[in-house]
Amino acid sequence: MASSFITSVYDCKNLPADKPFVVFAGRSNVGKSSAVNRLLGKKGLARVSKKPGKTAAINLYDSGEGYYLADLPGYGYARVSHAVKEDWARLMEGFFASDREIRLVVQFVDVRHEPQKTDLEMTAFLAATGLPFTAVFTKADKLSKAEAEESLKSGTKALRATLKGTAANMLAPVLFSAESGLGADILAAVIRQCAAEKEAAES
Ligand SMILES: Nc1nc2c(ncn2[C@@H]2O[C@H](COP(=O)(O)OP(=O)(O)OP(=O)(O)O)[C@@H](O)[C@H]2O)c(=O)[nH]1
Ligand SMILES: [Mg+2]
Repeated sequence: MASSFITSVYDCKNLPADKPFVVFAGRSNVGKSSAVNRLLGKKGLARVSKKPGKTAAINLYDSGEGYYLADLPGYGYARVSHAVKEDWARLMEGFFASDREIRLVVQFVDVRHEPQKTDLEMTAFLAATGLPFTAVFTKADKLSKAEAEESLKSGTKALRATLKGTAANMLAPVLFSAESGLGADILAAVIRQCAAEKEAAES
């Protein structure tokens, strides 16, 4: 079945409940929507923008493979108003506290920079949920292979340092580029495996 955009959700109670979710999280402008397009194989499916997002909506896609892909609004953009930040926190916390089945959270981090404070906070938050999650270091096309590998290592170390004393279930990190397609097969395989886990266990 083909992938498609479903809707923008502004209130958690409007999230569908008939299929499990794979969730994309990350700082504003990190490349979440570009990754949606790369993984679902459609260029214009998710709106990609040079300007950081101003609205707090979860953009919902049907993967066509039995799960929804939820593109969370980006965090960490300083110039967003206090009201938008509060909307964002309410929406995200509501989602994670809801009875919706989240099979995997993918946290996108810019491979060019050390994880920022908000990235570390997000990792700590995810670790505390006990949900399986993975860190995807994106925009790798902007660095040399050696630089990207080095940054993947130090970035992973920084994220892992936030896990202490939590129910962390952090899977292997992935080096990625929506631009070149680097790591796309690996990420697709991880997503597919996590999204399908229950079906496999039940059959
Ligand atoms: N070179 C390069 N540019 C990228 C990559 N991924 C995204 N970009 C660019 O980064 C900018 C932001 O990309 P988006 O996909 O809109 O980022 P986002 O995380 O969805 O941003 P918000 O929706 O604001 O949270 C755009 O100009 C993209 O073209 C990548 O892998 N490589
Ligand atoms: Mg986006």
